[in-house]
Amino acid sequence: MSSEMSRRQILGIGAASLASGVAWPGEARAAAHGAAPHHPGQPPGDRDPSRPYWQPTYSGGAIDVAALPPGLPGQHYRPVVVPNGAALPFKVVDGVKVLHLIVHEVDHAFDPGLRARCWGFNGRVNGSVIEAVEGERIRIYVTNRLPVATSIHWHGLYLPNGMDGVGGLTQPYIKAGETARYEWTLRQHGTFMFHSHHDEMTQMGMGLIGMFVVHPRNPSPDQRVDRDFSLMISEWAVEPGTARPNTLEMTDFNILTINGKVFPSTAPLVCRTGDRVRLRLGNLGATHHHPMHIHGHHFRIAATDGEAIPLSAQWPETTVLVAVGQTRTVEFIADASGDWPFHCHMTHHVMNQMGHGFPNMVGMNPAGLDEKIRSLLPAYMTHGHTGMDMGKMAEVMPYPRNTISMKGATGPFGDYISMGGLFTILRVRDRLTSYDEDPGWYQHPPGTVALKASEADLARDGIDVNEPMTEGGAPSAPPPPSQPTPSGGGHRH
Ligand SMILES: [Cu+2]
Repeated sequence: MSSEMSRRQILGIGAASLASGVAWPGEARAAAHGAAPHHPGQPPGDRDPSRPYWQPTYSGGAIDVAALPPGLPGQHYRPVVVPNGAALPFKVVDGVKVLHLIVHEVDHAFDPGLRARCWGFNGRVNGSVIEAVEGERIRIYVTNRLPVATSIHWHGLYLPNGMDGVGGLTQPYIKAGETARYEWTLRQHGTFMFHSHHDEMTQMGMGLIGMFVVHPRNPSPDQRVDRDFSLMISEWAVEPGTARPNTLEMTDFNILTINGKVFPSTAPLVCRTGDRVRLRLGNLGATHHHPMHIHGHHFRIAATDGEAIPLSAQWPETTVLVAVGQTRTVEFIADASGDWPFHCHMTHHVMNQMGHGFPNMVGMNPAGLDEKIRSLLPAYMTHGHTGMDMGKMAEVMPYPRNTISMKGATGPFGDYISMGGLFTILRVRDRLTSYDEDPGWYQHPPGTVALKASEADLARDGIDVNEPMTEGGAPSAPPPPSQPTPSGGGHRH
């Protein structure tokens, strides 16, 4: 056996596929020049010569393909919804879609109470989305209004090497005051990102990140959705009282954002009951993984930034981990009306302005202490001894300039919602006049809210509030006739 042969076998290409002349990686580019069908990966044990395990291309095939006419919103695609942000405007010049990014300093509000001098695109921080259509040619001008050089990388996209945007490697820097031109033909669809690829720690940490959505040229019925949200996750270190993100921070972040906003400033995801919903999630933060969790529904993991996952291979979850440098696209039908949290499940990521380096006070009795310390510090108040339920504290405690409460907003019952940071609300409504209006708090059908148990409830069920149940088992009376359980019809938490 030749060494070449054994190498092919190691690569998992069997004799059958060799005999049938199936292209393997060395020949992939040649094969891709034809109208090679695009095959998702297939397990080696299920190899069919017409559908090889090795796909014809992993980089989109020939780069000199003829561009298709530009796709237009409302005509060729349903535009993506960008809460707290927007898709970039474009114009069409000689059949090419032209966009313009201006990179500059932005006085950004994470929330009305917390601003910082960040870096962003076109007046926005983290909330800019490039939206395009597979097969079209795009030309993106990048004007650098920073005091330093930059370059912009198109993350996950197939493109000529010189358009990849790596400062110093694939192109000269875009120096302060200069405008660069990027241009290529899109040979894929999916959810991608863009970001500075020059002094990344500083420039991405200051906010130079965005989402890049490419719609399919001819979407199948399965690819059509009613609501298509783009959500960029990031984290920041903005010390209380300061007005610049600390980009030297490696692990200790205190501001966790969706499209540059913290809850309650994150705009809700408004849907009609029964809508097909897609959430495109991207993470270009620093170190954290973000397990994004939905309430009341499950979703399918439908795509990564590599490729769409075939329907038969998509799997159900209620939480999807979106690691740094990844996109995850999930889809579901919003068929449960209500106000459902969609949030990061890292408990420190649904808080703002974490008090790091703060001693653990849980369980401490501060009686008498506050009074003594107030003789030195009039506004002093011990906090943390009952945890971080900030409702009362937010009302009485003075904050330093340019900070916000650790978390929260007053909710529909008058109580504080003890959440902040990476948290938003999926608002599913049976009746909706417009997607653009916040429908307000959910009106629960009678009897469907967890309220304080009545004495009659407790008596009926024999609940002693001072003792846990010690006996269970068979009911004393015959059970009521069983009712059929609708599969998947119940609400989860
Ligand atoms: Cu998180």
